[in-house]
Amino acid sequence: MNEYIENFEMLRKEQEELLTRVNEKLLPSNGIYERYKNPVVTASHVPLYWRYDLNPETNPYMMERIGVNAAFNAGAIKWKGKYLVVVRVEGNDRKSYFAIAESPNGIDNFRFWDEPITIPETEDPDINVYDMRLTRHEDGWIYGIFCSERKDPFAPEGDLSSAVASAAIVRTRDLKNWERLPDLKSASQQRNVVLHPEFVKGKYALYTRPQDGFIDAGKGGGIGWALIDDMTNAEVNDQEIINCRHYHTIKELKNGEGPHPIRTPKGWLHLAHGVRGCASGLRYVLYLYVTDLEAPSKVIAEPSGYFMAPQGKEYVGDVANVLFSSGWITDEDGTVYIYYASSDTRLHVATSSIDRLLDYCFNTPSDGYRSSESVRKIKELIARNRKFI
Ligand code: M1P
Repeated sequence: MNEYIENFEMLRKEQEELLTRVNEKLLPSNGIYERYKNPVVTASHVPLYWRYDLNPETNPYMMERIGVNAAFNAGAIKWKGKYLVVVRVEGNDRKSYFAIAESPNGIDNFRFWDEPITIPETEDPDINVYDMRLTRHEDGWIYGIFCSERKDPFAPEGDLSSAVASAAIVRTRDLKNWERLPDLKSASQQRNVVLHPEFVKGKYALYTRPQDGFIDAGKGGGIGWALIDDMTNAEVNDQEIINCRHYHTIKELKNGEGPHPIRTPKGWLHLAHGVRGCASGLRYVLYLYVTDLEAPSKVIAEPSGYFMAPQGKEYVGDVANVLFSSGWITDEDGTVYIYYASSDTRLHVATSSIDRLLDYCFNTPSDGYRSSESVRKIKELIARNRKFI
């Protein structure tokens, strides 16, 4: 065996160890959810046969031919008893694509399926695709809505960065064959568009995120809600903002729906991300809110502040200070697996339960929007605690 083949064999062994590594719950927690020691999917999980030419004749040095930069923001679904994530895999060439990784228990042993997903293109081909949210809809289809990014046709000459984001739609029955539907028609750019799993007033319902520019929400006030007649020709006509941005909060600059909300006895449980600016750039955190079961666009509970923010190594990555989630899975016993990515680099899991998350949503004080209100609530808690101290 020559040294290059030997090197590759070392890689193969190292990857197998990574893929079979047992994950560990990190304790103590804050009681709301538990994090885990290891990320669940990283660039190093991507099969070596997607990256290396395995033929020593055409690859005598056993070089990596197609590099993977990151594996992050994933949609999620329970499928035939397995925990599946549709990962945003990003190549060294900055192009993202989707690939499914499967785990027997939701917390470790994630392995990619044989090949990445082929997403059919429209007449106006996507330049980059990312952040697919999956919805098993009551109409019988599984929909994937993702961001399709294309160069801004009106960008001034020499501007090679301006882009346009729109919501692209695919559907499948087997997670293998994907049918592309026309992109969502909308007057504004759209990212973080998510399909509600049930019909509302006989229509499809979308969570939207209107934005003036590719990065800036601008006048886009927050997470929107739009009823749609037909997913095969989806068009946003009326759009109501249901979860607003607010001055001096974690979602001052922008926000966006995460995965589709979970139906619970007390309301629809939502996971979203909020963004604010600070001296080191943008800070992305996760937050929860609950909407009415009968009127899913009406917010009935929203704890103040963030639910999860970057911690330790999560701060570091391609885009620092970011937590982002586009997938979660609920088990029949009420366990919730929250798949979140850190700093646009890797995918993690945190676990909780429907009961705990509802308790958190309904019993965490809401934002009083002023420091004095925060102090008042702390003092109220201290007063109630006196007899236990
Ligand atoms: O880089 C952080 C995130 O930025 C975008 O999210 P949003 O549209 O809310 O700003 C997306 O590109 C997302 O993929 C990325 O994680």
